[in-house]
Amino acid sequence: MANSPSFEKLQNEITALEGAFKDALDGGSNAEPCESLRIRFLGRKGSVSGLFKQLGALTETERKTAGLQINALKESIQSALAGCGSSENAGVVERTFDPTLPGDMPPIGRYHPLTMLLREIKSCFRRMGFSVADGPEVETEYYNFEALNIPKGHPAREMQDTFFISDDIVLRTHTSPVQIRTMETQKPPVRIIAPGRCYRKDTPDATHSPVFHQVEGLCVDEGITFADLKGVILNFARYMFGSDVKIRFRPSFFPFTEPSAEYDFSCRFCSGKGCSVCKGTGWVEISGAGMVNPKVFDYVGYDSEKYTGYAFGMGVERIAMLLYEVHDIRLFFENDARFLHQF
Ligand code: 2NL
Repeated sequence: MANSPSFEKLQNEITALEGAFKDALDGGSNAEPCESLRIRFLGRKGSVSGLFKQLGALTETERKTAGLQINALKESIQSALAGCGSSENAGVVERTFDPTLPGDMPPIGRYHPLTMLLREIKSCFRRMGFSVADGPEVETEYYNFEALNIPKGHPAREMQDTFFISDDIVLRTHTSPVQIRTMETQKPPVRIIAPGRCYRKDTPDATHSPVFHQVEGLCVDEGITFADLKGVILNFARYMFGSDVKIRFRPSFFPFTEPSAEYDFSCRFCSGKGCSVCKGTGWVEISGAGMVNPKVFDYVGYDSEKYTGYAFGMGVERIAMLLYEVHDIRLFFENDARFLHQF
């Protein structure tokens, strides 16, 4: 069936308008401003609108074909003008950046509570004249046990307590090897603390973690006594828990110290009256300490006739749990942000 004259006329006008728009866009130095182009071609009384008005005079099939053509032309003009400052809301200045809005705060991280506590502990001992030493976490049996006078067959050396890497290589079970290594390379006087990560084959529960942190201290010189040890521990206790805290030492046994003691701090939750944290005793156990066993001095080549020294240990998680009132050690290692953000 032949097309109607109105359809032929509209076809010509569509082609003409396409050309006219291209010419207007490529106008060179006589280029028309975008807004004026938009009004001329896309405005309510513009050229494209004029084309749509002619659809009414066409047959149904012609209207379909021409409608699609005009729509396509309209879209191509719209997209050509999109990048050129034209706007559907003429007169409204388009802003993609509002300088008056408050900025987005970047999420800010923080130190792990154990890191913060370790820094405080180090700072306390630095003030008392100690240096901070470190060493490997993977150790030989010699440094972890032998040189500390822990003989073969001692329960601490059993397979079920220690992570073995191979026959005589272990994950250190305390930071004492750092102190042995320091004594091997440094003559007295020695005043160091050895903070760091340690490993023991424990099944995790509220008070046990196979990974934990320890700070050990060592002081060796001529004339060092147990009284020096008590002074340093008391100073540390006051620094961490306040000037009212009391300390006590109970006799104990370790192969690497003689005499040996375990030391307690007075319970800060009940001020010594007795509560659930101290199980009614008024005291909470911190760790062990003592005078360095002369056999250890023999291993590192120190003259045990000339020098004496004290050593002590402490569990960092244990102190953190008392300070921050955390009742499950595993929380320090799960890295749940809801826990960490409280510090
Ligand atoms: C604990 C507390 C302690 C030491 C660690 C030590 C280190 C050297 C020599 C002598 Cl190099 N002693 N460290 C001393 C007493 C206690 O740790 O309860 N350990 C089982």
